[in-house]
Amino acid sequence: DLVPVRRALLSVSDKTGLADLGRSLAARGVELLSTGGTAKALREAGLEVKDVSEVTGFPEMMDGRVKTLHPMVHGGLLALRDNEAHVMAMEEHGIGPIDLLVVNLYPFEATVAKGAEYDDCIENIDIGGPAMIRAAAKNHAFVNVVVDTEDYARLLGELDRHDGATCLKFRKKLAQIAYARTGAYDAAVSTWMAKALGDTQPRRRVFAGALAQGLRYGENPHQEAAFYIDGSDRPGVATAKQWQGKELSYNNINDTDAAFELVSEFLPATGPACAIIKHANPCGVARGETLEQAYRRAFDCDRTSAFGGIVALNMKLDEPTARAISEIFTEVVIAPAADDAAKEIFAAKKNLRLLTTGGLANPAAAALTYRQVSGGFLVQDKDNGRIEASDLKVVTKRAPTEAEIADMLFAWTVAKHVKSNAIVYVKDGATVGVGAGQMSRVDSCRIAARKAQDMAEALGLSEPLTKGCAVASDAFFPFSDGLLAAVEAGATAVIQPGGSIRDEDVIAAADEAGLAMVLTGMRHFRH
Ligand code: 93A
Repeated sequence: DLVPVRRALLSVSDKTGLADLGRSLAARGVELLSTGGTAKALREAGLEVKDVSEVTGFPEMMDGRVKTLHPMVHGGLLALRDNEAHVMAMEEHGIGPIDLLVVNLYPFEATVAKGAEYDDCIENIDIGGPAMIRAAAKNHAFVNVVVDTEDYARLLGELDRHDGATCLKFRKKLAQIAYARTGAYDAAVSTWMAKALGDTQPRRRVFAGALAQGLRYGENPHQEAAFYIDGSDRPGVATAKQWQGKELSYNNINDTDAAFELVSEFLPATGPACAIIKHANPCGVARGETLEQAYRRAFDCDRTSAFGGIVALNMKLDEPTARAISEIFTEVVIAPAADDAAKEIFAAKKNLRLLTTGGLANPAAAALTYRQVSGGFLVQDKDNGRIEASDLKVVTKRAPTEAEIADMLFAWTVAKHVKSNAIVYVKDGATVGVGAGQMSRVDSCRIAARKAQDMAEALGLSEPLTKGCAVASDAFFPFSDGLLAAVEAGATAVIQPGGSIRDEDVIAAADEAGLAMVLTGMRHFRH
């Protein structure tokens, strides 16, 4: 299955390594064909090249839109060398076989990423390149196709191993890489168009991202992993600038995303806010008069869990906050920006990663989320549902106070970012107990209360901060037991979607306990 390489077509936008490759091929006696810019670069490197326009008998035309789209090229790529009829067709039409195709495409992704105009992006959709790549890859029985400058060295190594030829296994691998490239390329075009249309419908989209980096490992050290980005310009972990510290891990990226998405719910205009995340769940979220105070109040929700956590801030990181964060071990800090004094304080903490995003994510923006299942993946709209005070329906005899409403809304917003079953206790704009990820809602109520109790003891308080707090439940209470557990913990105000067939029982229990309860009509499951 060895096929000697005698004739190569090179057509590349990214000219990195081109001259060296051309020289190495020429030295092995390979004839070089090339398109305009590529041929020029090769000639400048002192190499002999034949223009594709000479091969096709047509000039490159229509601003280069049509240059390689011709049977003289595609016949040379697609002809089966061991098929009599194909060989006869080649002879009849004077088509020479092309054994090696080296193409990298018009930089569509990079053009979009730099914010180019619509027409500029359109012009950067490569047509001839992918057509040749797909043709060469299909005919990998005879043809080599290289689409990545990083594979030049591998190609030359293979040629050396086989005295100027390549083996089938090698060509097959190149073909597989080639289809990954054209697939991702078209996906990038579709994703960009969907965005231009303002249309994020999950049902007629392709999903692909660009490999941003291979990760050291996945959720566990025995799992391989990589980070793909989708080209979105949304402020967040994928687009953030990292100022210091080692590379983020798989879990770091996941948790940092959770932290930043949560803190982005709190607009800077409504004051400083901080979220601390552990294992993708918040272990403390708070507002404060200052950013430092917001951090300290978030930290006081669950000091034990906050150790080694991820801290997200809704405002520029300042010196006092950086100092406060430095008091314990923190994995990652993410904020819209950081001032120089804060950066200097962190510089002494070698293991801490500081990320700045340039702004907050818009929690109301449309986006998609994915979840893998065996044999496929699920796609849905991102949960961008939001509730305001005017959406709340009071169902108890007692109406909530202004302060209770503020805490209920805060608790509700946090609950949206807690794995179900989610129960969140909030007092004065700070979480005081978070119950996450339990299979039973009543367990989440109890766990949150228990943690608040532990924290009160650790802080030397006479009673837990859940006394007189508001509580949010991400889904309705199916029975009154969960509600009663919250009452026992000291909650006086409840926010929940409602909609259970036993709502009346739950409302009656709330009235009996003198609670104020509001229904949102919206659920925030997060599994
Ligand atoms: O505009 S195209 O889609 N039409 C073509 O026929 C064609 N053939 C190759 N773009 C085409 N190419 C692309 O031109 C290649 O994929 C490569 O990215 C680029 C190389 O052009 P040059 O050699 O002029 O720099």
